[in-house]
Amino acid sequence: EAEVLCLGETMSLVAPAAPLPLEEAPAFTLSAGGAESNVAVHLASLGHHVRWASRLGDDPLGRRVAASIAGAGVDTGLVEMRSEAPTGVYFKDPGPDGTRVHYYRAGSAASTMDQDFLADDVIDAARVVHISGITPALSEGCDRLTRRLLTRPRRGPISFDVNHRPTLWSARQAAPVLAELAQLADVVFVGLDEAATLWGVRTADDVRELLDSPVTVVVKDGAEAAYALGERRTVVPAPTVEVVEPVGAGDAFAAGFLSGVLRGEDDENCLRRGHLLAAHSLRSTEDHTAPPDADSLARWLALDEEQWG
Ligand code: KDG
Repeated sequence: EAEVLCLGETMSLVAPAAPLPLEEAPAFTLSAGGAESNVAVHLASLGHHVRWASRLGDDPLGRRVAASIAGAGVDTGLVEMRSEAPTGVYFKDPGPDGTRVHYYRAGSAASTMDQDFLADDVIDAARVVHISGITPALSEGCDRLTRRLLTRPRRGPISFDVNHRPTLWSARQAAPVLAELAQLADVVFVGLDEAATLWGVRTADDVRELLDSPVTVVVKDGAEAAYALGERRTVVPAPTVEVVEPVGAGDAFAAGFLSGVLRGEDDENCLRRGHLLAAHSLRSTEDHTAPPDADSLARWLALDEEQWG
C-alpha cells in the first residue's frame, strides 16, 4: 500500500549547463522533469512511500526518466513503457525575464493515457492521490482520466495542483476547465498570480470564494505568504529566500504540505513544511533536490510565529 499515488507526464528535460539562452548555450544537462513526479520525488525523500504512474516511450529517454525517478526512491511499478509513442521532451530557456520552457510533447506516450489507465484497486490502495491541471491539457484521453479520478467514489482525498501551463493552453481556454476540476478535488494548490491570470481574482479569499467545495484550498502568494483556507483560515508568511530559479518550487511546496497532511498535522505546520521545501528548491536550478535534513526541518517547524518569516 502506497501513502501517495502521483499521476502525470514526466519528460526528458534539457537545460543549459550555465544559465544562458537556448540559442547560445554550448552545453546542456539531461534530466527528468514533471510536476507530479517532482512531488513524488520530494515525498520519497521525506521518507513517504510514493508511487508515480504514467506512460513513457519505450525508448532510451523513457528508460532514463524511469530510472531517474526510481533512483530517487519512488515506486515506478505502474509506469507503462509504450513503443507506439515517444517520451516527451522539454527545454529550459533562461533569459533576462526568467526561464521559459519549450515543449516537444504533442503525441507523447503520456498523452495516450485514457480513462481506464489505472485500475480502481490501484487508485484505492493510496491514502492520497495527487494530480495536476497539466494532465487535462495533454489530450482528450488525459482529460477523461483526470475527470474519472476526480468523480469516482473515493477512499482518500485527491490533491489537485492547478498548474496552469500557458504554453499548453491559454488562460482563456484553461480557466473554466481548471475551476471545474479544482472544485471536484479535496485539496487544491494554486498560486495567487496564477489564480489572478486565470480567474481575475485579487486575494486568497477571492480564490476560496470561487472554489468553495474543496476541503482545503492552499493559495501561495509568492514571496509573501501562503494560505490554507478551509474550515479555518490559516496564513503563514514565506521565509526570505534568495531565488536562484523558481521552476519546481510549487511542486516542492505541494510535497511539503502533503507530507504534513500524511502526518496528521494542522494547517499551520503543513504550510510551514510547504514553505521550507519550496525555499530549498528556490535555491537550486534542479527541479528537485535533496530535502533539508530532518534536524533543520524540525528546528524550523519549532520556531514561534514571530521568529518565522
Ligand atoms: O512544475 C515543474 C514542471 O512544470 C516541469 O517539471 C515540467 O511538468 C512539467 C510541465 O508540464 O510543465
